[in-house]
Amino acid sequence: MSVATHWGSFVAVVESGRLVRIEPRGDDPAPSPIGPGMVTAADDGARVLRPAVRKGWMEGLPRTGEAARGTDAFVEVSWDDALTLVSEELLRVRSRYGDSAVFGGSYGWASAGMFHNPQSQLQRFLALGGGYTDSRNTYSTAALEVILPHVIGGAPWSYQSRMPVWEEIAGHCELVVAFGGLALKNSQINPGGLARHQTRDWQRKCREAGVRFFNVSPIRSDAAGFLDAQWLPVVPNTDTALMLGIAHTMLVNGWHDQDFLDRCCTGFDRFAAYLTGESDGIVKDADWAARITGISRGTITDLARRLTSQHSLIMVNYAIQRADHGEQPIWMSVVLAAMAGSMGRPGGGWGAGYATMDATGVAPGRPAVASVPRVDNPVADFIPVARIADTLLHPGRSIDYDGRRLTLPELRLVYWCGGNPFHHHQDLHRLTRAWQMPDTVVVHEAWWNTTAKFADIVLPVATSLERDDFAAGFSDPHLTAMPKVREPAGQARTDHHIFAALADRLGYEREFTRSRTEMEWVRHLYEQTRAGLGDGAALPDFDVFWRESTAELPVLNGPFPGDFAALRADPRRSPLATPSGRIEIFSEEIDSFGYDDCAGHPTWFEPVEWLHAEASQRFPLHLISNQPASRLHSQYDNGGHSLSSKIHGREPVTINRLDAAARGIEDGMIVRVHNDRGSCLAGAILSDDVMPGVIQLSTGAWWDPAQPGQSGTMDGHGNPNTLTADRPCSRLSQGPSAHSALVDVEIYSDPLPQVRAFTPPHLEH
Ligand SMILES: Nc1nc2c(c(=O)[nH]1)N[C@H]1C(S)=C(S)[C@@H](COP(=O)(O)OP(=O)(O)OC[C@H]3O[C@@H](n4cnc5c(=O)[nH]c(N)nc54)[C@H](O)[C@@H]3O)O[C@H]1N2
Ligand SMILES: Nc1nc2c(c(=O)[nH]1)N[C@H]1C(S)=C(S)[C@@H](COP(=O)(O)OP(=O)(O)OC[C@H]3O[C@@H](n4cnc5c(=O)[nH]c(N)nc54)[C@H](O)[C@@H]3O)O[C@H]1N2
Ligand SMILES: [Mo]
Repeated sequence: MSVATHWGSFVAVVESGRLVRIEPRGDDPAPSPIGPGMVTAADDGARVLRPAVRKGWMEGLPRTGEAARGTDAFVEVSWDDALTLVSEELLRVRSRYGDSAVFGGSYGWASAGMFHNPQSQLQRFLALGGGYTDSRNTYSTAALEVILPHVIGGAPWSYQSRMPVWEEIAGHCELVVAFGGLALKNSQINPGGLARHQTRDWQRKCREAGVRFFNVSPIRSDAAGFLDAQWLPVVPNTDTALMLGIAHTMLVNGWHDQDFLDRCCTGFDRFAAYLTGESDGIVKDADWAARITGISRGTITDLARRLTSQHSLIMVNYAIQRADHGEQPIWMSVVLAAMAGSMGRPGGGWGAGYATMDATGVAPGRPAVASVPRVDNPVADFIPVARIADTLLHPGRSIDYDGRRLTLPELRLVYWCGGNPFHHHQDLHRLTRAWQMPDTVVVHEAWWNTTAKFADIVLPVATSLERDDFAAGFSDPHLTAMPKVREPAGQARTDHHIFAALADRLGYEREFTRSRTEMEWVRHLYEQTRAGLGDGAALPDFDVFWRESTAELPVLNGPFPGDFAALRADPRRSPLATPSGRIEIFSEEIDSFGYDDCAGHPTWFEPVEWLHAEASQRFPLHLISNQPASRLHSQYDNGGHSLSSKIHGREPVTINRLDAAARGIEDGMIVRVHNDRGSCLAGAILSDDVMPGVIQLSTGAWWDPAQPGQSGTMDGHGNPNTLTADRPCSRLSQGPSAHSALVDVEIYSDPLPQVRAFTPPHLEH
């Protein structure tokens, strides 16, 4: 039977009704090892088996501000009682505080599957019941999503189909400069699933075709060895300064593409005055950039020369914008590409997110696949996704967001489903304090992870292996059937089943389910997809698809609206969807917002926390909390593959040998990583692949704090968000800035605390 996950498609081996193995599919050239490790987690001790209610909540203790969430015991109850509690609490909160008091933003990656998408199910359920406060943008790319429409126009994600695909890069490009690298660990993933991992082979083809790579990153292994990339270990968060130094060098030597800037861009003159220092007295030359970035003047000059004399492509990843002023490196990278001369030429110019997800750069697009029908949300309130703790702590406060003023709503009931805020949010002790504010937190989870332990009502949910569905990954033309390969653990139910039962109590079950069974929905969405295909394209009917497990949609080729080749050919006939119709090097609109942390053109702003900040005297190491190679975020941290990567049960932290030697740290030792926000344990790996002054601790170890909420209390498992700052990128995007955090590391010599991350809370019956 086929299995589809965000980390690829697999085959489930089922013997006498029992799932015994998950194996790679024969036709996947680079299957992810995360898949096989799912089997042991399916029945581990961390599964939520029955609905459970937090004891203090049940007893109606004072609910606001008291730090019981996260430390309390739970009482297991029947489904009937649990559904009554949730439906009555929804009614109470809605009637007392209004519909905007219900938070349904519920950010998170959930699982593959077009029908059983928990956020779609939750939001359909909440919208039919009166509405909810939503969240906007993503933790992945909030800064990019807000800045790019100002600069190149179009929908936030439209760049994905407007940038070169690997085939064009291999065919035409001579030079790739990758800011943040292009790590294959990340291309294991594709949102919604994928049939075949292709990024590794495409990168190989590019190298074989002679493309030269530069990996601009604090970490050498962000480029695969076979790329022979030149490593430029840049001081974290200084990419904008590096790009400005390159741009200045191009400008003063007259190497830049003046014709493209004149015809297809607007505002270069004002930006040039910033580069030369005419507008602010600071010359952004190579020497200036070298002092900030640690990249030598010679290298900067060399890059400026190569980028303009060769067919070049500037790549940016997503991590560089999950940082203080994260809008700037994205904006500046577009400007640098426009100056370099390859914008709009095949395989050249600019692109984002290569290798952050497998399908990016593999195929430009595919037809839409039907999903759970959205219901208009009667509530207009939303928050920028990463402002959840601010909202809980400061209802009524107003904040800036992309030229608007938003008033943070008062949230009384938080409903989370398909995400793990106690993994993904920054400064988890602050989140813990904020999390005590609402009256009620409802969570659907399959495992007792940190978010489940911090809830009031936990409803056990079936995993993607325990229900029928089909997968259609982002930009991937392959559809994969997802038949149930095992029965739900304990009393777990699907999210849809839970919402249907709640809707029944609330009087709108038929509107919610449209009187379809789950399998009828799956069939319906597939058939709708089939019917939506234009002439000439065809999918087999549902029964054939279900039997054969896969089907293929056509690949769509451009040109797509906003295409840079069309812009270069004739900017008047093919304008971009920006106010000027051109690439906005200067944005009158952003300038008019008057923000002190996002000006009218790309600007170097010093991050609050970076290696040249004053705070680095106390905390001299820059923490890179990148995506884990061994799992997807926090998912399957309890799976076999992630568990095998731990050191004495703790998350590995990679430290440069010099920094380790200065602290007496040896390979395999347990260390304490700390700053004023918190501390955690991790297992040391010494390496020269991480530049001195930087440590790398991936995200996703289930948070295991000794005393949640109290700063300084230690997480024994190694979740970096105990250390990161909950500080918005800027007033423009309000995005998360996880990659701007300073820390220090020391040997931990006290007795090791037990890892309780995978142990359920105390459960009473
Ligand atoms: N420090 C730091 N923090 C970061 C980042 C970083 O780089 N550094 N990266 C950020 C980024 S890019 C992202 S995208 C976020 C990711 O943050 P999340 O998307 O919140 O992380 P996941 O671990 O994928 O959480 C998904 C949760 O949904 C549950 N789940 C899966 N399927 C289902 C289902 O069908 N129903 C229900 N009810 N639950 C389900 C899983 O068990 C899991 O607990 O993290 C962000 N946080
Ligand atoms: N295996 C695996 N793959 C994943 C995910 C996962 O959880 N696991 N998550 C997926 C998701 S949701 C997303 S959004 C993408 C994220 O894709 P990215 O954001 O691109 O991925 P990261 O691993 O966070 O960061 C990649 C590298 O950027 C470098 N970097 C960090 N800060 C800086 C900086 O200031 N300057 C420069 N030049 N480099 C810097 C780090 O060395 C880091 O290894 O990955 C996806 N792929
Ligand atoms: Mo992400």
